[in-house]
This record gives sequence, C-alpha cells and structure tokens, in this order.
Amino acid sequence: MSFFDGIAPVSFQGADSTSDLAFRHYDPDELVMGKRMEDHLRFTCAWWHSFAWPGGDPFGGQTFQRPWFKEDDLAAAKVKADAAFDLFDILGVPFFCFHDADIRPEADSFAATARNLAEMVDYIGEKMETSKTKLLWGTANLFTHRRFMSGAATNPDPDVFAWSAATVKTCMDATMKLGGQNYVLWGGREGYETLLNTDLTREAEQAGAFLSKVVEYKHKIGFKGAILIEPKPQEPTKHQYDYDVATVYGFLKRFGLENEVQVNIEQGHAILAGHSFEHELAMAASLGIFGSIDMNRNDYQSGWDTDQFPDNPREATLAYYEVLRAGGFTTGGTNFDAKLRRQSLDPIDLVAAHVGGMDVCARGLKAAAAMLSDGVLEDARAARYAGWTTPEAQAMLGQSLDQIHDAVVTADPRPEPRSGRQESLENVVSRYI
Ligand code: XUL
Ligand code: CO
Repeated sequence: MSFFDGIAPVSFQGADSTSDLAFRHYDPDELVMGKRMEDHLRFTCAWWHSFAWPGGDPFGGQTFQRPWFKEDDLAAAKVKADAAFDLFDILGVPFFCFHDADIRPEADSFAATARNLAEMVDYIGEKMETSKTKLLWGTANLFTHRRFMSGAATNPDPDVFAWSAATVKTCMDATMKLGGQNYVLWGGREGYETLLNTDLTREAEQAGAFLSKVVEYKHKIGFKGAILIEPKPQEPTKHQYDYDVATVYGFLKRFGLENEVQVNIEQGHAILAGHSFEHELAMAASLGIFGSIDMNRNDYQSGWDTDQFPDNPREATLAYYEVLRAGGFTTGGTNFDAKLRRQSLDPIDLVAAHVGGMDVCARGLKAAAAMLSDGVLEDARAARYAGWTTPEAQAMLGQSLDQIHDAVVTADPRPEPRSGRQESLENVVSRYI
C-alpha cells in the first residue's frame, strides 16, 4: 500500500479546470520559445522538507506522523524512499534532490554511517531504473548534528573540518553514482554568532581551502555536473558568510574559483538578504555564475525563513524573466525547497502544495517568455541606454578623467533628465500575467 493511496497522477486539464489536483498552466509538452515546458522548468522535489521534516517549530515538536519516522532504521529509510518515488510519479517531476541525512540513518561511527548511505544510494539507484525522475543535485547536511554547531569547514576544531571534508567526499560519490547534474553546498553553519570568539580571516581561509578541495575532487572523479553554492544571509548563525550572490562572487574571486563554482539562488534567502529574487538572479547572470534556483518564498512579515511553496504569479514571472534572459537552465532547475505548513498533515497536502507551486511557476514562465519574445521590456531598456551606442560614448570609457574634462569644457553639454517610465513598465508586466 502506498502512502499516497487513492491519489491519481496529476494531469494538465487547462485553465478552466476546477479540480484541486490538476495542472491549469503546467503542460510538460507545451512549447515555450521552442522548448518543452518540462525542459525549461526542470521541476525538482526536495527530500528533506517533503519526507524528512517532522512539522516542528521553535515552540512545538513533531506534528506529522509518517510511517517511516523511525530513527536508526534502514528499513524505514526504504519505506520513505518508496513514498518519495510515489510522489514523483504522481507529480511527473523530472528531478529530485537530497542531503545525505535525508536518505540514510545516522550510525555510531563515520564508517557505519557511510555504509548506510551506500546502501540507500543503491536502493534509490534501483528505484531510478524504473522511474523517469532523475537526480538534480545531492548535498551534505553539515548543520543539523551538534558536532557542526560551530561550523563545518569554518569550525575551530580541525577534526570537524576533517569530518566535513570526508562527508562531502561520500556525498559527491553518491551524487555521481546516481547521475546527479549538480552538487550543492549550502554553508548551513558557516558563519558566526559573536566576533568575541571568532577569527574571521582564519575561517575564510578554511572555507577557501575546503571549496578548492571540492573542485579538485570533482575533476579527479570526472564529475561533469556543476558545483553550486547556495547563498543565505542569516539563520542559523547571525552572520552567515555566504550572505548573497555578490558576496559569494567575492569569495570565489578571492580563492580563484569563479570559473569553477556557480550559485543556487533561493527566493526566501534573497528576501532575507533584503533583495528581490530577480535582483539575485540578474546579478548571478551578470557575474557569469547563474546555476539553479530554490523556488520557495518567505513570508514578508515574519522575517524568518518560512520556506513556503510559491503562490505569487507576478514574482514567478519576474524570476523566470531573469532565468530566460540568462539563457535558461543548463544543469540547474526549479527546486521546491519548501515545507508544508505545520497543520497540513495529510498526504494530499503534499501533492496539492507541489501542484500549486508548479502551476504558478508555469504561469510565470509563459508570461515571461511572452514579454521576452515581444520585446516589450527589452526595447524600452535598449532605448534608455541608446546614448551609449555612439562611438563617442564608447571611446569615453577608455579615456582619462582629464581628457573627459577637457571635452566637457569644449562641448558645453546640457544633459536633460528623462523619465524612467517605471509605472508604464510595471503596467506592461501586469498585462502579461
Ligand atoms: C536552508 C536551505 C537548504 C539548502 C540545502 O535554508 O535552503 O535546505 O537548500 O542544504
Ligand atoms: Co535552499
């Protein structure tokens, strides 16, 4: 018997459908700018929130009662994997992703835990043989266990650095074995609580050395996927080192890794950093490090990482507009790093959450593609910068301050401010949604 018994595979039924469990916008085979929607969006289920998260919050513990919630139990981990693949089939998602800790029980030594991981990787590999769902990325959980409370790569204790490096090796091996298209590093506790006990310089050097080893190992084993860092500004530590896209880029440059590592950008993390999601996407594209997205929003009032499924067509449109302008995903995709609300106890809640999120993204993609194809924003953008297309303006970029000064004195220009037309452009976006 399946955890999702009685829930049929979800199909596209068109915009007029009144069914709770139907796609109104997500039609995997529909061509958008000449590419199938499924291949544009590359939807991904996250193992941790959908199958491992118990429904707790800072004031109360577990609310969910999943049949596989048994610690230290490989048989239960397999029941969990069976349920995961049942959900993948119901949704028709092309990808999933996982942390080591989501799929295997922890044992009492490093080696025994690694054996559990290897057994679960084999089990999942067998399930993948009869499933259309592939692995978008794997990652290591270097933040939940108490040994990581002061960081993983940036820990003051070299034994924790070693434990973390060894863990990442096993997770990269697992990702490669399952045909993963990326390997992600979110620096869960790479940051600090107080400067009074922290050596910033030393911790950055440890993080740089750690990431260099990851890149080196990728090449050593011939992993063809991308290495991605996921920025986040705070939570759990007060000062997370990978604050936002620009900060990560500075870190990569510092250690000469900017051509080796890209970013996995999460909408909720962008919001915590005081940015819009589209800003972070555009910044990554501009710096040449755009990789993948975690498409889960935060609540704008509560000010913490609420990890909710996307429900805002306008935000999705602006996000996919930047994804399309960046050339679309290559190895990346749209991961729902999203939790149910704590009171959403039933299997059907998990299905409905994904269906709604996928549909909002599909709607956003279609609107974004139409705006891009019609050129409605790009034409206005080009007109705004038209002055820079003249040979004189281009030549100025190569001139010195005193040359420019002398030219200004001679030509006596009188620059006139021109409207940025923001409201008109916002109206254009509203028209397409
Ligand atoms: C935490 C978060 C992680 C990463 C993977 O905020 O987003 O789940 O996506 O470790
Ligand atoms: Co995330």
